[in-house]
Amino acid sequence: MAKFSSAALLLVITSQGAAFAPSRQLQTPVAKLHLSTRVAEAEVAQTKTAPSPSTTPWTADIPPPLPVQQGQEPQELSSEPQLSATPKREKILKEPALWEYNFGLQFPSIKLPHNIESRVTAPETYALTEDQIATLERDGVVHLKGVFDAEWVEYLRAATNHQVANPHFWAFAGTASKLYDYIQRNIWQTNSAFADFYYHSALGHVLAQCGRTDEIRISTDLLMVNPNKGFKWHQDNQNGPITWEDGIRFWITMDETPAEYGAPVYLKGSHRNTVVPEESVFVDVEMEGLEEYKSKQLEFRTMPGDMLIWHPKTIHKVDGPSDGIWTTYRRVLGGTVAKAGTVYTDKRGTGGVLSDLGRHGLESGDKLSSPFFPIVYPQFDRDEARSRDSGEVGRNFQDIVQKIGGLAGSASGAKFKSFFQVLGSNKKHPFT
Ligand SMILES: O=C(O)CCC(=O)C(=O)O
Repeated sequence: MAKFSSAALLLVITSQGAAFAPSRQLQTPVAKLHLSTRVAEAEVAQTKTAPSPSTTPWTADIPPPLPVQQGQEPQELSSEPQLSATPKREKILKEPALWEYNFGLQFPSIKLPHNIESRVTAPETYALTEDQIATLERDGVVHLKGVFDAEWVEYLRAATNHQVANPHFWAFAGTASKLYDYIQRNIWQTNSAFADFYYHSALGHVLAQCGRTDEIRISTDLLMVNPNKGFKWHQDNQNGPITWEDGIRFWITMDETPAEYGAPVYLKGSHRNTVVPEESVFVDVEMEGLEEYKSKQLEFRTMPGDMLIWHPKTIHKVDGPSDGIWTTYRRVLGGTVAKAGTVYTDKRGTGGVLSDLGRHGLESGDKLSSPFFPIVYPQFDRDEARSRDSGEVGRNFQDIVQKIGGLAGSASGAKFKSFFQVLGSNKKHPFT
């Protein structure tokens, strides 16, 4: 097993013991010192990227042109060679030090938009057109512009900035391995601001329409800040304990993606391919059977508040900056939701188990009805939300050992090994 694979596995496992201590943030004085620096950094970054809505709200990452001074003459260009120093590209977000990580639940107190009262106000709605839904069904992906307004974008940015300023130990594997500047799975379980986003925003309604279904549950999610090198062509197998057909992928951006990279690129219609094996993560687009898809690339320029929705089988890639350095933010909340009628599908024996590491007690064939997979459409459930708030919902050390540890001797060991080899190769794995 490659070096990173073992480390990642170990880290995922070791991160669980403390993760269940409810409602506690462990911070040494040293940690506090570092955290305050990071909070300051995040706040500075936020002011840079998020001006008040009365200015140009969504192109804010691009510096405005310098004002022309009255009476100022155009300057002549000197023919002398200029000693131009190319400014060094600095990462906007520094990697957390080991002692900066926190455990347990985190409650950033961020005011919900539109006077929403947490756990009281009904979720919002957002109507799609038939054409948008048909596009998703035909192409395997659809770009929905401006689903979330400036207030929601500010809310998500504040929640994300709080998270990166107070990194959680569950983010350790993906962040320390430099996959992302920050990445954390099942962010809604530890950070209450993201749970509230799911309970109260129109996300559930949007996805119910996309799936032509009357119930939506969150199967798994990911907070992804700045994919350093990006990911090669792949299909999604980290969808939680559900089948592909029961899942819908979602992606919400809080920032404008640069023109050249940062937003996923898709092979149009590739969700209908019949040649990529189910257990594959990375896809060789030159393989026989993909000819009709590989030349039809769909690229989207995404703006804050936009969503991308796709079928988990749709082949896609994400490019990062060529030097892996993000000088601005690309903050994305993504994941997979489950449609009505979804039953629990045990992914033990495959890499897919990594997105199902909670001790929920569900068995294969059970209805996916559990606070670990909270309902968000037509309406959140107060009891499920209470279970989440009490710290009952989360990863569990014993469960992880049982689910991952048993694999070594299982018939599927080889598959799992190849999964981890991908994880350790330079084609990084989507996602921790
Ligand atoms: O936007 C990203 O960083 C990754 C998106 C992606 O490829 C996925 O969610 O499967």
